[in-house]
Amino acid sequence: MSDNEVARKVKVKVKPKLERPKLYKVMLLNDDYTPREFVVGVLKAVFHMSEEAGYRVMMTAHKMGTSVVVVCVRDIAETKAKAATDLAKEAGFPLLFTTEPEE
Ligand code: TYC
Repeated sequence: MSDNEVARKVKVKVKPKLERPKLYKVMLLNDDYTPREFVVGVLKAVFHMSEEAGYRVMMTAHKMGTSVVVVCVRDIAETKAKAATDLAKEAGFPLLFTTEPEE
C-alpha cells in the first residue's frame, strides 16, 4: 500500500470539546434586622430548600456573616439572587443575596 493510500484510510475523529460553564456561588449575607424565620422562608421559596437545610444555611450566615446557598451557572445564580433579594425588599427587610464566581 502506498503512503497515499494509507493516508486516505486514516480517519481522524474530531470530538468537539464542550467547555464546562463557569460556576457561580449565590451568597447569603447576614444583617441585624431580617427575622430568622423570614430568611428561612425565602430559602425555602426561592431555592426549594427544606426547613432543616434552610435553617442551617441561615444560621451559618447569622454566625459567620455569609453562607453559600447554591452553586450554579451564572444566569440562574443572578436570577435567584435577585428574586430572593426582591422578596425581602418587598417585605421591608434589608436581606441581601449576592453572586460571585467560584474559585
Ligand atoms: N441576624 C438576623 C437576626 O438576628 C437573622 C439573619 C440571619 C439575617 C441570616 C440575615 O442572612 C441572614 N434577626
